[in-house]
Amino acid sequence: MDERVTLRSHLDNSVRDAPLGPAVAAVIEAIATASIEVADLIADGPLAGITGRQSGVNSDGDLQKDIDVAADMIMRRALHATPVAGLLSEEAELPEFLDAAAPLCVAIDPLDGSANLENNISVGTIFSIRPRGNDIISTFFEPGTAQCAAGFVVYGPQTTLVLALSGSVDIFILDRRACEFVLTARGVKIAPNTPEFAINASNRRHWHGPVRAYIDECLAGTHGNGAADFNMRWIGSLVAEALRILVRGGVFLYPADARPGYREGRLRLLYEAHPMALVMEWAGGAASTGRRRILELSARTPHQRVPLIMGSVRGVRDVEAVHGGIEPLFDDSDSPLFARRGLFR
Ligand code: FBP
Repeated sequence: MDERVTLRSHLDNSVRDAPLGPAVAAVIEAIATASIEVADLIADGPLAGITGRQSGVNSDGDLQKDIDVAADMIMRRALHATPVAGLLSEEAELPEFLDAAAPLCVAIDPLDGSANLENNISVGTIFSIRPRGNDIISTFFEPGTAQCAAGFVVYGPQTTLVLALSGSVDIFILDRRACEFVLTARGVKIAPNTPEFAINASNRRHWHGPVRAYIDECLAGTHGNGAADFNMRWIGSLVAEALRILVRGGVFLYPADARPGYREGRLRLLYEAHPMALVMEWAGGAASTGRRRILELSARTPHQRVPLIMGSVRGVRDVEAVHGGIEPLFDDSDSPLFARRGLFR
């Protein structure tokens, strides 16, 4: 990219005329600035007193590391100074009420995938921004289509900000010397048909029939009914998987499965699936539970889980095709239907 475009100038240009534009820009800038602090903390790790040890349990029973708590505090402090009425964080049971007159609500996973940090693998911050309705709590229970912006930061070899705003998905990289994010890819589009999948295959015995059928077809490749031999990736870090999909396509699956606690999947609707779905769709991809479009779903509880299948349109549609008409939702059997009739035929 020839011209150096900073996040700030990009925000000025893309939301200048939108009614909530300045408020949305302020929230994005606050998260981006806070992410620089989180990136520094992660980069220094034990040198900055981050032990990576468990320091508690969050509202949903997940183990919390000291870095989860620190990232939550940093993001929360940054968002307190922005026009946000309600803030839902993965680390708190209920939304926090901030400025009652403010026009926006934010859902955030301050540090997703912190279990990866000891291995020096990329982790991230995921955020979702929506206009506040009459009632702050019920704003969070509107469908994902209510979001006006979303995105995520990847703390990896580079600190990367992926931003879905004004119908476009743009990628910024942190210029560490200047301490600012610089635009590196504008209007990103996901390849529509990349034969690459990502799933935690160790859970195969817990999957329900359609998911097994889909993955078996991918693995059979051109030796089966497939038109292509598939490649596989699994990083175990949602932000890193999502960035890979934006860069080179493919499909990511974290389905529901038969394990206790996984019957609605693992990932959270409000601060993981909804924002990822907005990013995917605005980049020309798709996001689904296998049966329903993620953006049309409304949460029933703040930390509701949901199956998430996202990425290249072809991959997501194929996964939806194997789910078609198969009930009940969590069918743990090998579906004979798919043994007879191949997905790709
Ligand atoms: P948390 O919501 O508990 O932070 O976990 C999210 C996550 O780390 C994702 O980033 C990743 O896709 C997934 O869990 C990996 O789960 P698993 O270890 O079951 O494969």
